[in-house]
Amino acid sequence: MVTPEALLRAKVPGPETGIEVKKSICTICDPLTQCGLDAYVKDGVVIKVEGSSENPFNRGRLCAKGAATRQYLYHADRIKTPLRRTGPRGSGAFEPISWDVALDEIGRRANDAKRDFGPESVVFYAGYTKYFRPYLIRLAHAFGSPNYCSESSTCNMATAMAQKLVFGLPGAPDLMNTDCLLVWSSNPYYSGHGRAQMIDKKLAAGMKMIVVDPRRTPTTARSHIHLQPRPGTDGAVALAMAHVIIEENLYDREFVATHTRGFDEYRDYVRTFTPEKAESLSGVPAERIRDAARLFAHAKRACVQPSASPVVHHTNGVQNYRAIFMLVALTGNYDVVGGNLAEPPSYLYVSGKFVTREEEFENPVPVSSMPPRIGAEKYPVWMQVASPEAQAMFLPEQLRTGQPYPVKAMLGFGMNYRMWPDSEGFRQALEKLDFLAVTDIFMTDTARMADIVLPACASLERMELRAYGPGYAVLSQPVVEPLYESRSDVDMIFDLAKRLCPDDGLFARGYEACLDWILEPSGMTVAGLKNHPGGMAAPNPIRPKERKYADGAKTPSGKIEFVSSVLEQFADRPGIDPLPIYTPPRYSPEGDPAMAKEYPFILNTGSRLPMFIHSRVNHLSWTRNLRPTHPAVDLNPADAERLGVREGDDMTLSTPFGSIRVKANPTHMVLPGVAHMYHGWAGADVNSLFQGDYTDPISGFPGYKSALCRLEKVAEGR
Ligand SMILES: Nc1nc2c(c(=O)[nH]1)N[C@H]1C(S)=C(S)[C@@H](COP(=O)(O)OP(=O)(O)OC[C@H]3O[C@@H](n4cnc5c(=O)[nH]c(N)nc54)[C@H](O)[C@@H]3O)O[C@H]1N2
Ligand SMILES: Nc1nc2c(c(=O)[nH]1)N[C@H]1C(S)=C(S)[C@@H](COP(=O)(O)OP(=O)(O)OC[C@H]3O[C@@H](n4cnc5c(=O)[nH]c(N)nc54)[C@H](O)[C@@H]3O)O[C@H]1N2
Ligand SMILES: [Mo]
Repeated sequence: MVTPEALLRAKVPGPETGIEVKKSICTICDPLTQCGLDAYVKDGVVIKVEGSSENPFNRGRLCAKGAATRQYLYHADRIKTPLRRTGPRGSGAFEPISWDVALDEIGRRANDAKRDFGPESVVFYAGYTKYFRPYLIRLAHAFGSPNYCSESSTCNMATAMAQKLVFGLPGAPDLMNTDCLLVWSSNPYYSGHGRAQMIDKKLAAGMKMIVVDPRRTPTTARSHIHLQPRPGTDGAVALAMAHVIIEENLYDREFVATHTRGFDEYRDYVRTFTPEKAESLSGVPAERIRDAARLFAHAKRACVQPSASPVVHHTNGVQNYRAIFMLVALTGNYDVVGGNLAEPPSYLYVSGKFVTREEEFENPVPVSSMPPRIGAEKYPVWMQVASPEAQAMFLPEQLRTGQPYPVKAMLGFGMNYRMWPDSEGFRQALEKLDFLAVTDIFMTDTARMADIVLPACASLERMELRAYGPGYAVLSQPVVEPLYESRSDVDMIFDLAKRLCPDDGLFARGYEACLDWILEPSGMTVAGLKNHPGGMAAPNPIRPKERKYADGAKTPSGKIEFVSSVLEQFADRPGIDPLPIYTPPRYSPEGDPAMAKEYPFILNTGSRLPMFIHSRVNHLSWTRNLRPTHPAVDLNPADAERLGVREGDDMTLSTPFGSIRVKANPTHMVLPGVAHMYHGWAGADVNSLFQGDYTDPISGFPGYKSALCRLEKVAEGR
């Protein structure tokens, strides 16, 4: 006989145990990865989590981070009440205050800055978390500030820019219908397991896969061809592939003749890029480049799987990705089934095959009527092509100099200065602010800098809307009450709207009414979605139309552009060229041979680890225990032997701008001559070794993945 105690120990839901299974989503990673999550709840406490089987992304599975959800939720470092700073910035001395006092103070300080310095002197910043963004953007704009900015100044937007410069619209790989997937720098087996499951399915059905990655990863292990370039040399490899495709007459002549601009100039440039030349620049054997080019071009349908970050985390990133996306154009694989499809996002960057009014919601006042955004002068292509936000990479400089106008107050939602290059400089620049408010789940080093800290709740404690690829939407409901006095960031934003933009009629109607307004064209409503806790298929999903470029591409010329008419306008600036010209990363053996003599390793930072995501779960023992050696630098065993280090030995990792102490982690994943280091460690912050202006002049993205460094063994006892 099974006793109730045994059922309880086994966490079996039902009336005997009082355990209820409630539907939620895990948004520790975000977006495109928001796994459906079943929370087992007893007496208001989450006692177990599992992946939801009906969720189209994770199909019942969770990763190491999601499996640690209970540690995340119930961690001792959670911020419990609103706080006001009582000691020096960064000291961590705070006093608890009430929500009303905290929100009133934020409202007053922001309105004071607006009165004295203009609304543009107030910055609204979003860290990685996405669910509150439409509301934060509207708050900034309704307040009158053009300065909404986010972590997207280092993530994905530059990839989208490269696509927009070539095609006019971004193009997502149609993985499920392709014959050949060219994964250019992504490792979904670590960074997005739902996509990895899809790749496995497609490989079993015969899809070919080429992977371009300097490391050996679970993705490269499954590939038919693995090209292993030195970091940041991707453009050279892509141009050489184009060389082969053109010289061997494997390109789509009709598509190129009818729908593209600048092919002759591009062909002339590409002609100089032989595979042998690319081999000398990238280290990839010329024959492998030929094999990859032929496999891609001969496939009936082929597409490029890009990534949000690694290719564009280089000073030449946008140009490299342009060269890569041109392979899609060259082979006529743009906006066709099985190629790279141009589908508009439904909500929060995800295309769910339904239409919303998100963008309209975010722009109650046209930004064109406001002063220029932060970074507008330094990164004009970003402003024109990238995204409706400021380039936060310029924020520290503007804080330091007050030019072109002063920035006085900042509202940072989930903000982490350690994610930025020259992180220490960023921290010091924050000290220039008259006022900083931070919302976070945990007490972080950035929160410690704030005047007012607000406790945010996690995804299991709130309601949020998410779109999913196959035409699906989830409106999650809280499975437990927000812990302590924490609240959803969205609720904070609606309360701040009462103080910052009291005349905004839509804000005044509240969160659910705004969601209904945004969802109106989709045919879905908040009430309807609440009836489907695990999510629902979008009614009447839109059937995407292929070959939209045939009616005129969304580029200025109306053609797909080998020669960019946008970049032509800025071609007098260093590093900007309308052709996808290859230049080596600024600090690299080719880019700066003198520095490379002193600093012989290529420094690649942030390539994802399966159990960490930036700084977010570093403090959980369940995730930390999966990588006992940390913070560690990955290096090739041959290099480790030469330097006389073994796993766990102490080393110094130095660039010309600073030095940190790390553990050695020899691994065959890494190319000889390359050092890989994960970011976000307070005691060994690799971002403190980068300069703030080590950026791609087109996007403003930092060169996180190619700098030069030196590795040295720390003598015993030091
Ligand atoms: N060296 C190096 N640096 C990098 C990268 C790299 O590859 N190398 N990658 C870059 C990229 S691609 C990205 S996307 C950025 C990420 O940069 P960030 O977005 O700054 O990353 P996190 O450290 O995760 O900081 C997010 C903060 O939000 C908090 N948070 C989490 N959920 C919530 C919530 O619901 N509400 C609130 N209010 N706060 C929340 C977390 O506790 C954390 O403190 O890092 C960039 N930095
Ligand atoms: N577990 C986990 N998942 C994550 C994240 C996380 O921190 N942890 N972060 C999320 C975020 S914000 C992002 S942006 C995505 C990123 O997701 P991915 O794109 O998969 O991220 P990475 O692991 O940085 O890069 C993928 C591969 O690119 C390779 N790479 C590095 N430099 C270069 C280069 O110069 N050229 C080429 N061709 N390849 C290069 C790396 O070796 C790595 O194996 O992941 C998301 N998912
Ligand atoms: Mo990212």
